[in-house]
Amino acid sequence: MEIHAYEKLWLALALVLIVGFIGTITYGAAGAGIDMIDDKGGTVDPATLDQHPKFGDPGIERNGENSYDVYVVARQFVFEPGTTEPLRVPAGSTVTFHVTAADVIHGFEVVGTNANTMAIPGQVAEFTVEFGEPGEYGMLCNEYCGSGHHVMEGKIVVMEQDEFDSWYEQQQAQGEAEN
Ligand SMILES: [Cu+2]
Repeated sequence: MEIHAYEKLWLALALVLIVGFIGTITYGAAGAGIDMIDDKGGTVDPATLDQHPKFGDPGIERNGENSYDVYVVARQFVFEPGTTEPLRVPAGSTVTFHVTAADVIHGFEVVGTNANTMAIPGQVAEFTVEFGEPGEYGMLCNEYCGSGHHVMEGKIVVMEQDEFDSWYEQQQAQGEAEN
């Protein structure tokens, strides 16, 4: 059987395209430092979130030399913390986020980074982000969650370490005064 030269050319081109498309998907899924968020964050009862040891008073907690845990509750139509108060983290730190929702499904996206997850009532999404330089990041909800969805946003402020330390100490002191 004889295959026409043009036909061979088109076959080869189609093959290159198929391999190329598979390549871009593979790179996007595994090569760009993207981790999928799984169920390792565990579950919570969204109805009693207020009494939860961490989500009852969500915020940042130091868990090591330069690493922190951040607890965030998404609800219609705010992030706590993030919306009324910016979420503050120090520059050069490793931050593990624990994100859940109190009412309906929300999204939690840190604009300009890979951090992007669904916030599902009853489920905790856990992922780790490294913050390098001081700066500000927008935070937004990317799952339609109701009439105020378009205003559901917040802010992460990455502070200089010493600035953060004094703010953090002040927070701790306030927390103790309340308890
Ligand atoms: Cu929303």
